[in-house]
Amino acid sequence: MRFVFIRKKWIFFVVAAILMGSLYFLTTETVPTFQSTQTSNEEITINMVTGEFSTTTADGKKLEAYRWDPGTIMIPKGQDVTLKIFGVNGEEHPFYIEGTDIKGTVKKGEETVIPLNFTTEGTYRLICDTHTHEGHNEVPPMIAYLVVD
Ligand SMILES: [Cu+2]
Repeated sequence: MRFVFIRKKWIFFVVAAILMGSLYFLTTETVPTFQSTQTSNEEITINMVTGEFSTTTADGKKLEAYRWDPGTIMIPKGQDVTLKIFGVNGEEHPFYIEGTDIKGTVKKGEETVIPLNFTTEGTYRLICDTHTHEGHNEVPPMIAYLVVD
């Protein structure tokens, strides 16, 4: 008899769970799991670091390339964006953003905060003045791409 009692109790719980589950699905509106930040007016913060790739070739030559990471960022047009760049590799990276009067320096162990608001679409290059590698090194220059759309 006791066994039957436990089973009835179980059935009650199962039925209750099904009912509550159904109610949940009937009353809850679908919530998108991803909301595009491009439609919000809230300020966007983008974090970037300075990094370094280095290797030694088979013939013993050392290769080094400094990087902004991420190397490409998307920025909505007319949106307030705070770009925070933290210096990890490399002592100093004096930089400018092509086509703007924005410039500064990223130093190792420090965060450089750059407020941005682009009103014109396009791809803007964030260029490090030190690691241009022009004429004396085959590794690519230290450039990030700011895509304003
Ligand atoms: Cu640099």
